[in-house]
Amino acid sequence: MASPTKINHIGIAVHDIEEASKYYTDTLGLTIGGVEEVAEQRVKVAFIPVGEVNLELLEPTSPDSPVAKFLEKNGPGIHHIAYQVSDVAGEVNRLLDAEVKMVDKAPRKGAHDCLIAFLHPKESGGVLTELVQPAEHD
Ligand code: CMX
Repeated sequence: MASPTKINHIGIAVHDIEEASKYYTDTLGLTIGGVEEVAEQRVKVAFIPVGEVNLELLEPTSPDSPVAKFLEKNGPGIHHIAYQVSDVAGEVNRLLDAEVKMVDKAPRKGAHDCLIAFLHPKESGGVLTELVQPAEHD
């Protein structure tokens, strides 16, 4: 088993990235690193670097986005924690072999061309967990 090497990002669900960003920029003095659409996840994301970790603001792009459902139920707030790993496919296989409940049974493409996979929140005491393998070029 290869342990995660760091927290890559913390996902925060928001209704509107532009509106929500003001708190991070104007109040906390942080800088938006970039905004990107992740079509497969039906979200628009804004990365805000804070030292080694990023905050990832998540705005749904469709009513059937998992983030739209989360917002409807909980309102804006922390949505997931993403742990960086070097081999996401290997970790997914290891977790499936250990009968851990996974949302993704194979890696998918996330923001910045990362490979990502989600564990089910029922596995982790209600905290949605993402595994992230950065793209080679990052
Ligand atoms: N954190 C903690 N619990 C969560 C959760 C979250 N982010 N999202 C859903 N849940 C819980 C719900 O509260 C619910 O719990 P109860 O059964 O106790 O009520 C349970 O999970 C099922 O939730 P649901 O609202 O019925 O939604 P679904 O089962 O349809 O979907 C999930 C839940 C986790 C499978 C779905 O949100 C998913 O596939 N998530 C992974 C993908 C994702 O979130 N993508 C967006 C981010 C993309 C990115 O970072 O690039």
